[in-house]
Amino acid sequence: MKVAIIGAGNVGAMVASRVIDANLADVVLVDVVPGLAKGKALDISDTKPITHSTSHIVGTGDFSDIKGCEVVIVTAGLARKPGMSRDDLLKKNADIVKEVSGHIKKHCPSSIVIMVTNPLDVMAYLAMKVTGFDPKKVIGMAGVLDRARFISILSAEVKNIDDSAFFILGSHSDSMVPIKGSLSISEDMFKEVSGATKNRGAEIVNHLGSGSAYFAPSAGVFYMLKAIIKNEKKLTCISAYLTGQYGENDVYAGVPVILDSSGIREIVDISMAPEEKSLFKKSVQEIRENIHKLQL
Ligand code: TXD
Repeated sequence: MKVAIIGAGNVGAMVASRVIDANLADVVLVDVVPGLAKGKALDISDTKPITHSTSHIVGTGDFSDIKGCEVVIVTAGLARKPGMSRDDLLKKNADIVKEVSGHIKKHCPSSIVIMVTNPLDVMAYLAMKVTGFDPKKVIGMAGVLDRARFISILSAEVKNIDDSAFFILGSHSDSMVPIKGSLSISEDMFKEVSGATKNRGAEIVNHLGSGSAYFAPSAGVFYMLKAIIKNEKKLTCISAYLTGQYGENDVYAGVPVILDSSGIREIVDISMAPEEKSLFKKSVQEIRENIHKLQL
């Protein structure tokens, strides 16, 4: 199995490193900055005698090298700077994702695409439209990360919480909707942790000064990639194209799905409290408005 990673920046290179470390697949790492992908690929390759990985990695600036890749991960774009919202990135990253999606359509016409670039749900929609691929094969990574952040923050307060049925739905933005469901914590604590989770990305950006989070984001991408490559049929939250599910149509949003080697096996319906339903609707509306700004 060969996987392409477009964008050899923080997230892309870290995903590449995780994939090679775990011996999960061969990697083609691509970037427009001359030498960047090649240099990082050589560095990652030099870890193989230490980790005993037999997976192969190449770095390139030539998109035709992604030919034959069965999964394409898109991390190309700008990352948030302090004070910048994910939506500020909309127009700049749309141009990049449009161009990259054209290359994917041409060189990997039957691949599964995992979108990472922000604003995530809008970019997943754009990639689906430009490639013309089956929407079940164009998916976005955000819910895995947002959920992990919530649980990470919560675990500092409470131990042994059963979080197996906990999901965060809607947009990968401040309007994300954590679903309390079976979490046995107080309403106050739920609100506090939800707020901290929404702010986590910006909190990290502010500490770093330049660039945004990439350790947990790359772990989220790796989790989805492994579910696809190993046909794990994992119940997980991703950004998916909705065709009537959750009362929404022709839009991408974070929802629980079963992920397997075909991409989305099915979108899973979970129950929401009336207040959560209306927050979800608002969150999806925000995504839809941003999609309209692209005038596709
Ligand atoms: O949960 C999530 N989905 C996210 C999303 C979590 C973390 C980061 N998130 C977003 O991913 C972030 O807001 C950005 O939009 C992307 C990539 O984040 P990263 O931190 O990796 O950004 P970098 O380090 O700036 O890397 C981006 C690379 C950089 O090397 C550029 O030269 C390259 O993308 N780039 C391109 N590569 C190929 N082709 C084109 N056209 C191109 N344009 C830029």
